[in-house]
Amino acid sequence: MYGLVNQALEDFVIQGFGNSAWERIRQGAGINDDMFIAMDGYPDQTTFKLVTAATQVLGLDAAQVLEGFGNHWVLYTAESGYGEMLNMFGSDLRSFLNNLDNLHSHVGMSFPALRPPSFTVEEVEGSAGLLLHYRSERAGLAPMVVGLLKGLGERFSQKINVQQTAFRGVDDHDVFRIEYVDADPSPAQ
Ligand code: 1DX
Repeated sequence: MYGLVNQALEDFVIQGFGNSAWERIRQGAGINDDMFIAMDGYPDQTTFKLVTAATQVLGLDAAQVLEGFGNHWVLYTAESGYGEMLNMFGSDLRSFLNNLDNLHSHVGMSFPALRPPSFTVEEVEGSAGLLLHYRSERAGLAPMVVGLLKGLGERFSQKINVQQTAFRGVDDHDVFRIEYVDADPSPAQ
């Protein structure tokens, strides 16, 4: 994956747990790079080794690390040169999700080694929510998608519940149910 992904993971750890935690994770993963270059390609294994080392250093399971990392990705990319691009591809959660494949095509024009996942929105009749279908060349990142969705919810000030309803390996691909949570009713007098 592009180094931007490892940079975002590093920033997630340092912001949440400090520099020394990152240093232990980097060493635990056997990664010697003292920094990642956003636009260089790295083996997927670099990212997966860092996530595994992070579970050990932070005492979290892989799903917790991936969800936190996914959440942070939305903020990190918005603040690291891709805020304008994110703005171009939607100003609410539903339209952004409908545009994600277009966003990845756009990035892929400049960075042809991108191996983007694909997302499709399925409208659910009579429901305040939607189903999101996620297909990827990479296995194991479904918990990151939960975090990405929660990060998007925060970005668009849309309260949501996210639940995975189909699982790659068992099912053909991963599916997530996003439920819009109503704004707080007016408090009792
Ligand atoms: F819900 O692979 C919200 O390297 C979402 O299954 C989901 O193959 C936002 F310059 C620049 C560059 C660089 C910009 F080339 C990526 F370096 C891309 C910025 C997408 C913002 C996908 C990153 C493939 C790298 C992958 C999880 C899960 C998608 C990461 C999140 C908006 C992005 O991202 C999987 C690669 C960007 C760039 C966004 C992704 C690769 C996403 C989202 N993906 C690189």
